[in-house]
Amino acid sequence: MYYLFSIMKTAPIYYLKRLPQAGFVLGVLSLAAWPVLASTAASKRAPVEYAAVQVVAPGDSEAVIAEKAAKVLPRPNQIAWMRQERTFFLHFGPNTFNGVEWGSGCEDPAIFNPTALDANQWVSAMKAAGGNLLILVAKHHDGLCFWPSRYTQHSVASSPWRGGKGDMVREVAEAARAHGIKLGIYLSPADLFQLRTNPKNPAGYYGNGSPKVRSAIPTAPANFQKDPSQGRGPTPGFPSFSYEVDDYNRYFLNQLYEVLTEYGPISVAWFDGANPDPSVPQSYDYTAWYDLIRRLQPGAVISVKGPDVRWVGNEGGYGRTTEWSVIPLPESPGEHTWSDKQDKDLGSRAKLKPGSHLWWYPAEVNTPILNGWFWSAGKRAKSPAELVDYYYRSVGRNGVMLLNLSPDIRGLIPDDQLASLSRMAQVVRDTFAKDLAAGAKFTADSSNTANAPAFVHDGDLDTWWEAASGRTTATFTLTLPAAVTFDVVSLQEAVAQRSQRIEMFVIEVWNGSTWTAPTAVEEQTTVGHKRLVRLSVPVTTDQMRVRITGSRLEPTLAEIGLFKQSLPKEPEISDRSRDGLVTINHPHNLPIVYTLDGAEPTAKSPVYQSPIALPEGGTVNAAILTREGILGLVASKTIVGLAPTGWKVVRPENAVAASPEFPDTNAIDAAASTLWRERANAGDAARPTLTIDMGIARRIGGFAYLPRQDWVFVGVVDRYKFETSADGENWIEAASGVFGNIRNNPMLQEISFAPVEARFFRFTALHDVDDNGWIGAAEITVLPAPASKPR
Ligand code: FUL
Repeated sequence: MYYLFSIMKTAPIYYLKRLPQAGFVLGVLSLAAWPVLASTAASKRAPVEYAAVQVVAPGDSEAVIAEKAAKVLPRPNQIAWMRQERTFFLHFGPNTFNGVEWGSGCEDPAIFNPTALDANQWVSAMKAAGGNLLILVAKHHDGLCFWPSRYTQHSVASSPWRGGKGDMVREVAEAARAHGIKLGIYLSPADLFQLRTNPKNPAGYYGNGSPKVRSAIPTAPANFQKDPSQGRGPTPGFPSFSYEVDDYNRYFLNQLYEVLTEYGPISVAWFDGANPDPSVPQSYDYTAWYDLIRRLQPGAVISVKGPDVRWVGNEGGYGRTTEWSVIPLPESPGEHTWSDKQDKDLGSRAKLKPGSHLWWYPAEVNTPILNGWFWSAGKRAKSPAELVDYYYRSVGRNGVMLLNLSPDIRGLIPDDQLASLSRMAQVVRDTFAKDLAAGAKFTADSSNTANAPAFVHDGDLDTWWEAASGRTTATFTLTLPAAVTFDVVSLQEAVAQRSQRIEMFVIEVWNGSTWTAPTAVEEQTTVGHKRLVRLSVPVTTDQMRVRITGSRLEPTLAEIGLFKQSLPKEPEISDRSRDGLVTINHPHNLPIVYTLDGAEPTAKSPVYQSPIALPEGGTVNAAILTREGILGLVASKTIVGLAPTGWKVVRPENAVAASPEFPDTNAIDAAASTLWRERANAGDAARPTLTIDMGIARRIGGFAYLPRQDWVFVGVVDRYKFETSADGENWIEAASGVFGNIRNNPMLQEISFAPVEARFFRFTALHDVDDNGWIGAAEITVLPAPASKPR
């Protein structure tokens, strides 16, 4: 059976072919315009057919809308991608050598000279950590290409690396093939080297205003601008194409053609939405790009600025606690521009409005292992505990994990990253090595005859249990041959065949006389491809059940598992209070050991008794000690700067009144969750926006700005000036500059400057990320000058 649907008015028509038990195959039919067929509600109560897109029609009842949402299926490329679960990113390039997050496009390729680049080291670390895919940054925003492109000199061919004969994409592709992991390509649409205004490249294509002309892809390089209708011979086994495009889009299509045809199968084309210099307008011909990718690598997903994979909306590594893969688009997928989707609720019933095009658009949860995407001296690697937590917050929340590793200037991933990664992988491996549900009897209060309960434990995601027709709640019970102790429940829906349906559930255990719901770390709402629910403390029982209390249509479960975390979860280290105190908590009633000197705690470390004083900052490492003398995962928290004890805000004379909802005092209350926010004049006319009197003179060597941490960007500052004063009258500028990439990764910004004695400091916001005049902070503090630290 085939279902036809159109995702673009003038672009490829995709068809879905139903396969027995395995969902659909997506293919390209033609380039003609077709009307939307399967997606419209044909009649009021005809059963809704499964399809890749469904349209909510005016007058659809709530039940019809829910049924439509529950019958949007993932496409085959998405199913393959989603099942990989653990994937890796790799950022390496001139930024590594310059110690920056974003380059300028003016870099000399000569700076790229790693002495020991070893793609096997990169890939084997990923493989050993359970990785199934590596997405390589083949060109970042600075425009340097890591393969010898025929269409620019600005590539590794102009660098001293391997005597100008190197091809990093090839080395990575070969290493990935050798280790059996898939390859994806990140090609930045923004290209600062090609920017028309780049003094280093006056003939740049980006924004040069060139007309759209018929262009053969691949284009003959010698005729690139003279006569682009002239092609060069295609890569053996691949055809040539023709598109009507301007210079930059032709450049981009040719680069796509090179990377998609010369390096073996490519599983991901990853397009970033970020553009460090939007002053030069350039439109991207996504329709042509997507078409080329579909034709050259039909199995690939197009991620982020594309229709297949959605950026989760933050770079902190957090999946939503309720994460829907079926997302309403305000227009058809062919017309949609794949804007960033950062709202907390993207796909609940309240969002499914008439006119919505319901589309399978699953979340990818990306985060760098360092506090930044590129290595530079001084960046910290996330701890094993943070990475384990990230695993649960990504894979365990219906997302795919995409963890970035950062080689240093040698071209090797340094030991601190490798150590955290392999420790994390070991914890995950040990935790999931033994499924305690093995041998259980599975029963449900209702089942569809073809989908018996036992299918939840056959290791096959393409067979499943399904509640009887018409049921949207269910109780699914596991009766174990003997009592087991577990603290992780793994649930998976049959999304490939039945979409995502479960809206709410409760895990309950039998305590011998009654069913009780243990406290869980995670919410019990959506499931999707996978939901991992961690319990706050382990439970021991011989019966557990999942009570599904809300579902869009008959609920399904493809797999269930019960596991025991191989190491207890790390304790929670609080933020520092205004008084400079830090507290440590853990739900297990066991001793917590800790250190303050950066070392890992041991069984002999001090046992936590009462709040710890850290008035000048410091690092706390803490873990629980089990009765057997085993240390749990180690929590690590670095508190930066001086505690704001006794500090006061001084309003400058020309300031507007403090906003009652977001007062400026919130910037020095030591609580990251409370915000200071106000309107300010931007640019050179900006007035001082926050002046602080610390009460006594301190020797300071920097400041720290913590933007709001709720992934809302109103009031996040990206250009600043920072001044100090001994008397509150005479000011000296200590620092001014840019917080690079803060729009995508709103982490703590630490800025050092020459040590100075000061009682007052003031922070001036020169620009905010959204350019709308709202400025603010979660916290602002100063860094003690190194000499003033106790030795
Ligand atoms: C962001 C970019 O600006 C960063 O540099 C990085 O590449 C990240 C994955 O995406 O938007």
